[in-house]
Amino acid sequence: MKPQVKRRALSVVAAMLTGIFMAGSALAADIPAKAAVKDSASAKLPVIHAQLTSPPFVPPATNRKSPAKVIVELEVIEKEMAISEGVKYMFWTFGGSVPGSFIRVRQGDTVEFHLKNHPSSKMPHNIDLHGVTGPGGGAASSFTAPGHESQFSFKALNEGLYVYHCATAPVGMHVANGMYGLILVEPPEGLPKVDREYYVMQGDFYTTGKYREKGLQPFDMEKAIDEKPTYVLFNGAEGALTGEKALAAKTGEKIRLFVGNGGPNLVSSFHVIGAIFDKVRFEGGTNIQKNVQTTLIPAGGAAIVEYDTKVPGSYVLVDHSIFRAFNKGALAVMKVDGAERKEIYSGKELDSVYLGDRAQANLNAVTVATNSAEKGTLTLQDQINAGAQLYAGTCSVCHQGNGAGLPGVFPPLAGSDYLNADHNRAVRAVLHGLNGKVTVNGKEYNSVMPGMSQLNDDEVANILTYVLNSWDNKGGKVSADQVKTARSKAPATKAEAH
Ligand code: HEC
Ligand SMILES: [Cu+2]
Repeated sequence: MKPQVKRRALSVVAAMLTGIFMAGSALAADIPAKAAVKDSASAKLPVIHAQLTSPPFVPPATNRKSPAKVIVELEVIEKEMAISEGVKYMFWTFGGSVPGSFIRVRQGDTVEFHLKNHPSSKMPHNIDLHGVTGPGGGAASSFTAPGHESQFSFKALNEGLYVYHCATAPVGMHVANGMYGLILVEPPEGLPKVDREYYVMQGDFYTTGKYREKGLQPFDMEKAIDEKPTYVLFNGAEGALTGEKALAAKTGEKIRLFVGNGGPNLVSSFHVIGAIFDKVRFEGGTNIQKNVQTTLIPAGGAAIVEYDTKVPGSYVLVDHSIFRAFNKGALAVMKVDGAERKEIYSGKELDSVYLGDRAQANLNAVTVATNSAEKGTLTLQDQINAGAQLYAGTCSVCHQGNGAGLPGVFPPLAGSDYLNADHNRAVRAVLHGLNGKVTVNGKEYNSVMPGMSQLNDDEVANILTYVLNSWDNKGGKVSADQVKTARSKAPATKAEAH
């Protein structure tokens, strides 16, 4: 086991050095080509500074009838950001966001690209734009050490929606850390007018800790090589596009989503729950497919999807490889406001069906509890607040939002003698599941509760602390350490019940 890990680490270093060396030597060879583009094409073109946007926003249409020389300035910034509530990650970004800044040009434009690498960076970086015709897509000409800037030019020959990404060795690691984004090359006549455009990009992430394990999580090369992501995310963080940050729209609008997939590994089955895509420019190309439910977006690929918002409510964007949506974070929301349309859809809005704990306006209480746990100042109230938000997504489907359960099917957690009698038994029920006969408040239940070992120690502790301090229960507190101990023990059994 150990030697293999070592060998991998070594080969990573070797690959990194080769990458630096190769990129360095290619830089010199590339200069004549760069000069040629500049001289012939861009001499008398009007000069425009590209307006870049952070996700989920998209720059306005170019609205031009003729080509221009477009100057793009993009800065690489390595920075720590939240990847989930209470979980931090050192992202490497193009422009300070994941995905990187959106670039919008017109077919026929000559793009003068300036790539800066912030002085605080630890790594060299470069950029490979899939919209570039030429070796490496710009990678060799843009290799940039920390505190430096490089420049190259290319002509946007083909229209389409293209991915760009860092291609510095180890390439997979740079991409896995968030180094990708989209560049739209509009057709000469522009894209048809719509009411709203948004920028959404999927990526898979690999951390040494498990899903939602708190604290600063390092990148895990082994998991990345094995293609076993801890997170699959839209726009670089769980909750980047939910709650208060959900995409906004009104009924009766035409929506256009520029959807990319940075990978590094996974292919996306992109779907919007409750919407049908009227049009998809699949693979970011020119052909249009109509009436699509789910569109496939390859790693390093993109699609433009369009639909009309007819019925108000929350529309959930997912990767329909569905465990990724509900257990790895690949879930975003578009909130459509407007009058009901009963002739199209009679039901009322029920967020929690598909949203789980994301139905909460935000999960900030989880971050608060994590921060105070790190400082050693975790209070009972912190735990209760965090637990309340998580309960909604994990337990309420069966035990109900008010803890009352369902007669004969799900036992109550409210005023439950079974729960209050033995907290450790309750911990084991959550971790390992519970089945066989149990008696709660004098009533017998003989059903199955599935184990939820995917929850972290702090999550189980906070949920149960919330439950113990709600709905006529007797109070008390469950600690993360208590859960850690219980994890290694045998399941709760009916034999323990009375
Ligand atoms: C899929 C439905 C389901 C979910 C989700 C679920 N439970 Fe249960 N739970 C059950 C059932 C069914 C039983 C009774 C099992 C039996 O009959 O052996 C039970 C029993 C219990 C008990 C012991 C009996 C009692 O009422 O005190 C506790 C405590 C409990 N669940 C807590 C939780 C907590 C906390 C969560 C969320 C982390 C949760 N459950 C999620 C179905 C569920
Ligand atoms: Cu990089």
